[in-house]
Amino acid sequence: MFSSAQRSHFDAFGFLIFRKHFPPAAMEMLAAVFDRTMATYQSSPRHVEAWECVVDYALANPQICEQFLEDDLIQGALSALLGSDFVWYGASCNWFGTGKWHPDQHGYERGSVKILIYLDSLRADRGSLRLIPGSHRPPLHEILQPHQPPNDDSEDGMFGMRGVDLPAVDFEPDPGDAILFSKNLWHGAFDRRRSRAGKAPLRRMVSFSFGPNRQSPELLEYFRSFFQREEEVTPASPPPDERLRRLGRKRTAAMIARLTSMGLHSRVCRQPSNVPQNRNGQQDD
Ligand SMILES: O=C(O)CCC(=O)C(=O)O
Repeated sequence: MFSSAQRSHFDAFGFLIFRKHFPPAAMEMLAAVFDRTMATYQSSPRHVEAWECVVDYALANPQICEQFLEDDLIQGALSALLGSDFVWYGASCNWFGTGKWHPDQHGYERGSVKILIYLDSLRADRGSLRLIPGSHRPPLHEILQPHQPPNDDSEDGMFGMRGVDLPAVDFEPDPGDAILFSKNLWHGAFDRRRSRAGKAPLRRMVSFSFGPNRQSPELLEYFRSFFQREEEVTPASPPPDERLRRLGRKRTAAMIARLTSMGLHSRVCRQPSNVPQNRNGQQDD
């Protein structure tokens, strides 16, 4: 169960780590779905971030929703942090290299969070996610802003320090661990091997995004931006939430129904592309 101590930790530091939370069988299933999905959507796994959808994901992978999203601790955390009517607006499989320090959004009041699950063990200077505690809220969030490295591929950290050297917390995941953090939190991933060889080994990561169900135009626009790249499809019959309910995925069905009520899910899933893209959405050479 999600505790008030966990809530306070999140408020203070902007993240929560759940160690050994998911059993090996669930992780094997997730890895199999990940590899299958990426094999379908990519022809070469090279700095690609080309698969992201929500409703299609839930319908295609109800067993993953059950194991990971309908989980009591995850649901408890999301309800406590965002309200029981929270909005699920992002689901993606990612092959990532490394990435500079950045927050995913500015504006503490937006309050979105992200859950990342890495499929392989990662260590501090070998591509593990690094987080700057407390940088999800003012004043630290804004203090860091002018120091953000301009180059997406930059291994340089801020303040003239390499990313691996800046004071920060290392997630260092093993399969079964998950991290939940505020999208306002400054984070990055670095790999010393990249500095020598020029490239970092790719990492497999699954991510889920959630936000509060505040119907402000700004927040709705933010959610919509996640569905924008996705293609308009004919609504399934029966509707996805009904199909999920029939499968016994009540919590997933409720999350999808909220998207329906907000008019967010008529756009479902990005068209599979044969052209691998890098993490900037550009075509690879
Ligand atoms: O590279 C990672 O491990 C984290 C990816 C990231 O920065 C993000 O999802 O915003």
